[in-house]
Amino acid sequence: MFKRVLIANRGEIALRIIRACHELGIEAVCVYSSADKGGPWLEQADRAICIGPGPSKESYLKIERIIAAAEVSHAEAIHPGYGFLSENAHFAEVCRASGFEFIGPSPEAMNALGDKVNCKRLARKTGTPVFPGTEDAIEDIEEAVKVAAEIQYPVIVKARAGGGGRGMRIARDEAELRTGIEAARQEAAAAFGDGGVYVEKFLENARHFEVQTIGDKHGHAVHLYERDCSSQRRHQKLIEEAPAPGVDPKKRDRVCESAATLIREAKYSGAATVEFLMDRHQNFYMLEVNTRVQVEHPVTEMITGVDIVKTGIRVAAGEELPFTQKDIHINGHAIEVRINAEDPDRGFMPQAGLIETYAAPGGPGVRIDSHARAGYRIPPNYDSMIGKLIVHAPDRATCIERLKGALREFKIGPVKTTIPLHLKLLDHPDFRAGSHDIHYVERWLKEIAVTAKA
Ligand code: MV4
Repeated sequence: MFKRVLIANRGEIALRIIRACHELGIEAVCVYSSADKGGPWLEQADRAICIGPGPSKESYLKIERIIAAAEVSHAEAIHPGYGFLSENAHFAEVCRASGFEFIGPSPEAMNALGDKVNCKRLARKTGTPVFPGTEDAIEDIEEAVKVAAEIQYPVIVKARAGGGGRGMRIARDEAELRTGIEAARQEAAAAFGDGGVYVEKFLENARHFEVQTIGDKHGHAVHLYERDCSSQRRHQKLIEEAPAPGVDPKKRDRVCESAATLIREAKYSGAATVEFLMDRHQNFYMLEVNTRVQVEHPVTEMITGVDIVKTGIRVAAGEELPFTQKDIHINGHAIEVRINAEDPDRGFMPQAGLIETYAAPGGPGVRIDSHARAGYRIPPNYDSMIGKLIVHAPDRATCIERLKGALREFKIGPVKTTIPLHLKLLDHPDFRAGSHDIHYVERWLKEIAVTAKA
């Protein structure tokens, strides 16, 4: 096992990784920007090294500075967390070339799955369900027009290098497809330096279903079941839960096993999430693979009892997975809400500044992953998420009630947060019924905005 790990991240995920390292007897070295000087998580680190000024481009995204910090601190491995450099295959490559283990997949596996055309090809081969559409990046527009006519409109044009909702165009007829391909190509070329796009069937009113997987360097890969992340606004998830409500157990097993097979065939080691859309007949279609630990990993930890962050470190050190598929079972229900320093009444405007009041909830099944506390000043430079509240209970109904109680106990001020919004969303009839889709939050926000005006 490693003696010392460098954490190339900040905030709650840095703290989560520090805790995992310490449980494994590993020293944790943090890098930080000057905007994060005095950040509460740094107190828990064995060493903290300033790598530059506030803007991410000059600190958390500066590969040379992170490598230099790993060298001076004699770390053996680098954990990227999520965001920042976590899905940057070049960074993983530089880590390896500099003699550090990257805690995550090999650059080869990251590249193979990060290219969505390639990822879909591998998925077809391994029996993971995907949307019908073009099998390669579009070379000839007429070929794309032919495929769209076969699979029927609406279709969606996506960037092969894209992800998380960037570089997509919906087309409802041939004219829209022709302009959509051009627009998506240009956008993708500018954003990713790769203008490759493909077309697939567009599904309306879907649910977002994602399978947590983890592989080791010995050819083993298992799934840890799924999360439903349909509660989102502008591709920012608000609420995540595990397991997905109302899913047929046989269909669940089939799709989760197909995700594990995909990861195994990609010779993938570390944690990965295979994203799917699910239609109202519980048909599944793979969207993309996220090659990192995700914000919402705790709900999976709560229902499976697997520590995903610790297991990710172990497999990076070359250990075999300490469990097989038959050891993994769903126990109860877990829901996570993201506590963002944002004002939902003012277009979700980020709220930087001093937290004066911070009173955290407690009780059975209540977990908080947060770096915040009273006296912490939220810097304006980064993501507005200041923590996650995760609740575990025997069943979904109890979990929702327990979560509402915890949200009522949670007092943060004077900065505005998403806590009051979550209390309302948890009472939304579609959410309570478990019949919500990826558009219900935005639909509901529009409705209440209209009601407020009238
Ligand atoms: C889709 C889709 C409908 N049909 N693909 C958005 C993010 C990226 N991961 C893929 N996305 C979508 N792909 C097909 N064929 C709808 C979305 C989508 C979405 C997906 C998951 C969560 C929220 C979403 C919000 C809008 C659109």
